[in-house]
Amino acid sequence: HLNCAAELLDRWVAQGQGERPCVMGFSADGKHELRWSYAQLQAKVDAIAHVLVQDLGVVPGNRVLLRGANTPQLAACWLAVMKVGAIAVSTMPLLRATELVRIIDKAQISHALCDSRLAQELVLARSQRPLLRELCHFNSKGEAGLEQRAARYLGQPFEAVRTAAQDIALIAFTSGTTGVPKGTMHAHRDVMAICRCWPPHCLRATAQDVFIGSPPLAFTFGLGGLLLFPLSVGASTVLLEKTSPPDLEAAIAHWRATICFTAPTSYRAMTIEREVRAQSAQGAKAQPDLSSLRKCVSAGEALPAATRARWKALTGLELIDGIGATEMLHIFISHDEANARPGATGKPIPGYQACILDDDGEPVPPGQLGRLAVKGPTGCRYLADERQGQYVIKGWNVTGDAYVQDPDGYFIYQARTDDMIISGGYNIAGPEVESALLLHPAVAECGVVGVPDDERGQLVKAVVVLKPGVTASAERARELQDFVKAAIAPYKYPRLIEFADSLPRTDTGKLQRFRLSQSR
Ligand code: 3UK
Repeated sequence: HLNCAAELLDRWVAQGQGERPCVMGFSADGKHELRWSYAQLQAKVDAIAHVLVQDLGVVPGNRVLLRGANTPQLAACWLAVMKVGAIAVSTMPLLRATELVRIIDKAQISHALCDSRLAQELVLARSQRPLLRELCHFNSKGEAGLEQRAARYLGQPFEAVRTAAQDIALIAFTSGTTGVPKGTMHAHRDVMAICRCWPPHCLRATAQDVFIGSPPLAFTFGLGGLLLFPLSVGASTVLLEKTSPPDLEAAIAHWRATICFTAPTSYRAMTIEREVRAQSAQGAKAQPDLSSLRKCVSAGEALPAATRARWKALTGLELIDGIGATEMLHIFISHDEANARPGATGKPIPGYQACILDDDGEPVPPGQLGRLAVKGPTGCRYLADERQGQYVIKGWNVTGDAYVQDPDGYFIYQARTDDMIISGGYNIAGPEVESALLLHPAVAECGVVGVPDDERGQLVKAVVVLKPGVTASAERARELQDFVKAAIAPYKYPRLIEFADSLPRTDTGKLQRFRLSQSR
């Protein structure tokens, strides 16, 4: 029985499988490839663990902040934090000093490991917070750098601290855009539980698989998909700093990746890149080769049917959708390729239960709109936050998502409960209107929100990004409106349409709807 997340790595070496490829990526200067075997990664993790304990004075239970883009070295740091029995607090690379200060205060951070290329904001944060005692940089030239210190311990095994299954392994912060960020605590047993629940049923990866994708390790979607799940089956993983859609496509081809994790918007963008290239003779020849892919996972936002259909037409692969949440650590409703249903997220994965509740907390029958509630081996434990009682109600985790269940038990996403549009007395889910718009061949991306209106309460407004080469006009807007009226109930059509070059998104790939409803 595994009681420490670091055993996900160590057990392969103990079983004589240390020579297997484990983590890959590019060096900090981008000039050469890194390919570390399980044994090489373990040697680095052990050396970093010695630095944490002997040089930096980390004791079990200390909270260690991690800051860096996805790289093999960041993965080594995360595993070293597990191995010394400390708590990993991974942070998004784009965070500024003020946001880092809030996390330092909230999580009582005493130590930090930071990529030297992202040092500035953390150094600034630390100058205001003596609580953060020790800050050590990796990818740095100085003698006090992490690699330079670790070199002194190379070859000295580190015996993992004997953590208990219920000891906290990580604190993940939600990407809350307003207010104080919420830290969610997850134990070592939660880390093990997510490796046991979703991957064997929906992904079925093998040791031969090569994982790749865009979500940061600071986002639990990325931590699971790009580190924990590959380690749990003895596979290898590619950790990339650059993950724009063309970068991701090129990397899939370069590393012959077999399993991809990214957000719906990224699958859409890769599809469009390829459509555009296919239109020129030269571009068609330069298409990155995606034929190594065998499984593609989508999460973070609802997956529109059109995105699923176009990815399938392009690659022959059925996307695997899954809804997860930082509060739940990973995915809890999903499906495998054989059970994909366009427009539905799927069914609760083995180990989890889900139901849909009305405003009084009573379950609703199939077909009726309500709030999604889930329970399973993982669950929400906010770090000192009065909002705990709003998320966990009578043992159920209430996610804040509006869902309906179809007669076959599939869960169909509607919208975030706070994002439901109420117009002329009708409840309208923005994502449903977005899915309809995305079926139109001229639409690349869109976001649908409610804007205040004296007469109807709210008006449905769509912000539309057109495909390259398509021009915006009043006629085009009318054409899209008619298209939506023909595709779904006509009262849902966007009475307002705005064209834009891009949509505001978070670094986890989510549309920032509140920014679309503000007048632009
Ligand atoms: C939304 C989805 C429809 C939904 C996450 C996989 O996204 C993750 O965590 P966050 O805390 O956000 C949670 C919220 O995002 N959402 C996520 N996936 C889907 N909506 N379909 C989906 N497939 O509103 C949810 O409440 O950032 C996703 C694994 C780990 C994660 N942390």
